[in-house]
Amino acid sequence: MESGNLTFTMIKPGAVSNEYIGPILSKITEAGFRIAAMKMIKLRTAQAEVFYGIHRDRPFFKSLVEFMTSGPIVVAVLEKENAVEAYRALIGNTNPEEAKSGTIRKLFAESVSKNAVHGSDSDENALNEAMFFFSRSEIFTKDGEVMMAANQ
Ligand code: DGI
Repeated sequence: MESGNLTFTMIKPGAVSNEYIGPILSKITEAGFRIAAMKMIKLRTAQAEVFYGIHRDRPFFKSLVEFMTSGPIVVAVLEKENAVEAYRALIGNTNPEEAKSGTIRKLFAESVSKNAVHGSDSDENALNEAMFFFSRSEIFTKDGEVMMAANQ
């Protein structure tokens, strides 16, 4: 598998409750990403704490975990050449006030904390984050085959 062509995204609770799943997925596919895996789930507190563990000591950590567990989210693995960088460009700055026009966060985020979507920030994190939510048999190639065989 070419992990450099994959990234991981979440459509966060605020965007889901505002009925932005469809519009956000349209932006993603119009930008040339292929959806390799996708499901709707609700994070448990312990899962959110692990996922955002790097921010454990930040002042916004507790509210971040509360927000991310406040309702269902959509998790997905996306494929495109240079996926991590391309997707970070598509979603825009963490703070929607600083995000460029036309970016997903500019269009759909409510605030820096309720910023509509997550996008991995490195190839290594993309793979780790994808495997946090999906089993190998749930990630598919363009031809509909399982992307990662169990022994890889
Ligand atoms: O990779 P990003 O999601 O763009 O940003 P990040 O990894 O630095 O932060 C993860 C999430 O934590 C971010 O999407 C929203 C939240 N966050 C980051 N910085 C702040 C913040 N929340 C608040 N309230 N204030 C911040 O300064």
